[in-house]
Amino acid sequence: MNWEEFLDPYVQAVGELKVKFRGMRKQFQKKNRHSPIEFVTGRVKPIESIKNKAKLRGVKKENLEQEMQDIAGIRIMVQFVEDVEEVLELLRDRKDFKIIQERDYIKNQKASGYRSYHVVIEYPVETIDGRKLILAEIQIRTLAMNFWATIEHSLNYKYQGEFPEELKERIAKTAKIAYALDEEMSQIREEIQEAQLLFNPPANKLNDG
Ligand code: 0O2
Repeated sequence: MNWEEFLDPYVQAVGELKVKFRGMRKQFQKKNRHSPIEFVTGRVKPIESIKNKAKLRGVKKENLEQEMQDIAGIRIMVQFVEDVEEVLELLRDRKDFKIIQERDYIKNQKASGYRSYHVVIEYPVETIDGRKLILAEIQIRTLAMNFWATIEHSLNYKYQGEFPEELKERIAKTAKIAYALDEEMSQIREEIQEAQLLFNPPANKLNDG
């Protein structure tokens, strides 16, 4: 299998989607409106991770395109839980891709404590040989959810899911604290947003990279 050739459309899709979602944030800022998008990251899953996940789930190479939905991954970070719904509405209105699945791990938190909203899209990549449809996974999460998931992901990598009991309890505790932080921030959301709009007048954002 020629991995570089296989991954090329995914690389292109991640690049394009990052530009598009970052562009949305800029548009909100220029209009001096609260942006539901705080920042955007993206990655193409490393070859080793694709191989490991495929092995774990019994996915054959020829079925990778259909069965592995997160080879192209985009993360949209938001400030408040309420912003997740706003981002979803923006995604549902778009004409440049099709949503094919949504998984709400915010309402239905995973056993690990993980919270995020996952949207799987079918995205058309234009190539010199024509249009290729690929799957991409967009994860939408608050800053607190992202902080927790990032830390837990690195611990998971170290312990391969077999956490010592004390650490397991502590991780569960931090998930509750992250949840409480989101709740508190939501309570004072209007106050924060007003302050942010005053703090960041649109003239300062013309060159915002
Ligand atoms: P990476 O690239 O290292 O992030 P499952 O994969 O079985 O847990 P499902 O429904 O297939 O469940 O999940 P989905 O929608 O494919 O999402 C998988 C991705 O969500 C993971 O990618 C993580 O990015 C994130 N995720 C899911 N569960 C957890 C969790 O308990 N903790 C953390 N930190 N992240 C989680 P990968 O495969 O880990 O790859």
